[in-house]
Amino acid sequence: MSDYSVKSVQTKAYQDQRPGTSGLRKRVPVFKQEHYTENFVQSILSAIPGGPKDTTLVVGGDGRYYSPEVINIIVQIAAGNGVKKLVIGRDGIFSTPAVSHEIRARKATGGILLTASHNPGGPNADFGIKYNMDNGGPAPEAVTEAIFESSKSIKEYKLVELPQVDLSKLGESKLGPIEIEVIDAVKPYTAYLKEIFDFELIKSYVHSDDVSVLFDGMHGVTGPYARSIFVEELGLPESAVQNCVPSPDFNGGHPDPNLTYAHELVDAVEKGKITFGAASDGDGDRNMIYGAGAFVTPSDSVAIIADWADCIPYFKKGGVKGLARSMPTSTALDRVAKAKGVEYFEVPTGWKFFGNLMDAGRLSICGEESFGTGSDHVREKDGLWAVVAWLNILAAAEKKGIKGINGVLQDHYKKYGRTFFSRYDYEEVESDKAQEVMKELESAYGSSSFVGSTLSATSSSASFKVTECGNFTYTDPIDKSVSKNQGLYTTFEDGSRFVVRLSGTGSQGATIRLYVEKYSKDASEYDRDTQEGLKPLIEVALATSKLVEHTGRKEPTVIT
Ligand code: VG1
Ligand code: CO
Repeated sequence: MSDYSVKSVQTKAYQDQRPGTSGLRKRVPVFKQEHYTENFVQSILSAIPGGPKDTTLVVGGDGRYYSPEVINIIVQIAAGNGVKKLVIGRDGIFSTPAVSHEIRARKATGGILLTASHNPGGPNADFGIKYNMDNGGPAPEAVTEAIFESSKSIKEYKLVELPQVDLSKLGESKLGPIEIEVIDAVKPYTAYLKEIFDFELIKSYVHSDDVSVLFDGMHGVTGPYARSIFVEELGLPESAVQNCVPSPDFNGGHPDPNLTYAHELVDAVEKGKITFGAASDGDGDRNMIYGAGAFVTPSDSVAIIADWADCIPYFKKGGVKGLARSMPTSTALDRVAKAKGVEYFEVPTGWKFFGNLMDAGRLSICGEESFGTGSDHVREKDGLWAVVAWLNILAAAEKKGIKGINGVLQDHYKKYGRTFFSRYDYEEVESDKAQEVMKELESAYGSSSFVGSTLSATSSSASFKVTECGNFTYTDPIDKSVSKNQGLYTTFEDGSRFVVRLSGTGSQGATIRLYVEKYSKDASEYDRDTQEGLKPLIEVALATSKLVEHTGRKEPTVIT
């Protein structure tokens, strides 16, 4: 006889639980509303293809504020729904790519990830919940829509009242009807990276006299992983890692690895003339590569990794099957694909769109302009993977006489030309104002004379002839599902373009993202300042969308 009983709790449905680009992200007080988190967890379990009964789920996240409470809720509701086993990271800490790996390695049913990624954490900041499938990747739209549908009409959820799990204690236990295994979430991931990369080569490189390394965990989840990789495996000193203790509010910071928010890394790298610097975001799926005087844009990063893939054992063995980028990401990767004669794909923003291609064996390396780079070794973008990939490449490049990040960049530009890229974010714009910007562009696109017209910059004589425009629609080549309204693009005769879309990860108001890109094969331009070079294009984008008029925002919140 079991001494537990499943309780059905009557609830009232919320109408705002539609998962965005990467899960449901809201402020903590929203998640703390009565039944709010429970409803969403129940809706996830109800939407698992095949149902929740007898499943094994991996659970963990970036350790942000409110995570322990939510893990407790998940344990009870999972038990109420007949879930067989939960595999939880110690202290609830589990990087997003490591969860993806764990799901795959164990052949688990899926995973529940507790993170709002790079968004700040704390009592009044963001929390997030997302579901990943048995391939280790984010649930596709069909599943996130099923979760949303269920959340809108949910009447009750099931739970078993259970004592709190001690998340600090490793090992397996039975709690009422459910098995719980608390695991060290770092070791298996480090071991996996060691299979993928040439650690011996990297080790000799990072210990050479003129090479120094600094990794910044931004108080997110990657701290313990970075210590394991850089200090324990590669034998670097403690001083090679900073901000590597995870904190529930990221020490009050904004754990987003870009030039604005990772300034502590940038400052330290410049001050110490460090050859290789890198940072990752709250949940460990993003990365920034930055050496003294050398910043690698994410769009270039994925192109370079693809170009140098042969020096990475994982690709040397398995080959590079295909390449892909999200639509707003620069076309630098396309040029590498063409040179290598492999397939390449342009998908909507969000990692969930890469999964099908990988599962079908048609995609090996992919990336997004938003500091996301990865491969089919897991089904999430992977910050530390990208960082170690760069070290592997730098070590191999050194052997060919190409020195440091800047050497690799210049070598790449010489071979392929340079793609200048920048993104302007306008955060917390009123939703209707953001809609006006989108409508403005759509009405411009609606005019029959827009394609073929010439748009002029305001501060110079530069002008651009429109060759194409539209609202990006993607048809998944594998399951043929169609995703519409994925961003407005205007392409010009010289290959330049600008893209405008609304963010799907914000928790308050709307965020407008403006992406601009310009390609040059003129070597005298390669050292040009990105913002300077893109200025005419940005002026044209702002004038066409009337962004400043509609939003009153003269300057973006963040430029990357
Ligand atoms: C943003 C990025 C997108 C990324 C997503 C999740 O989405 O633009 O490229 O996949 O964040 O990344 P949006 O809809 O706000 O533009 V993460 O590290 O927040 O999981
Ligand atoms: Co992230």
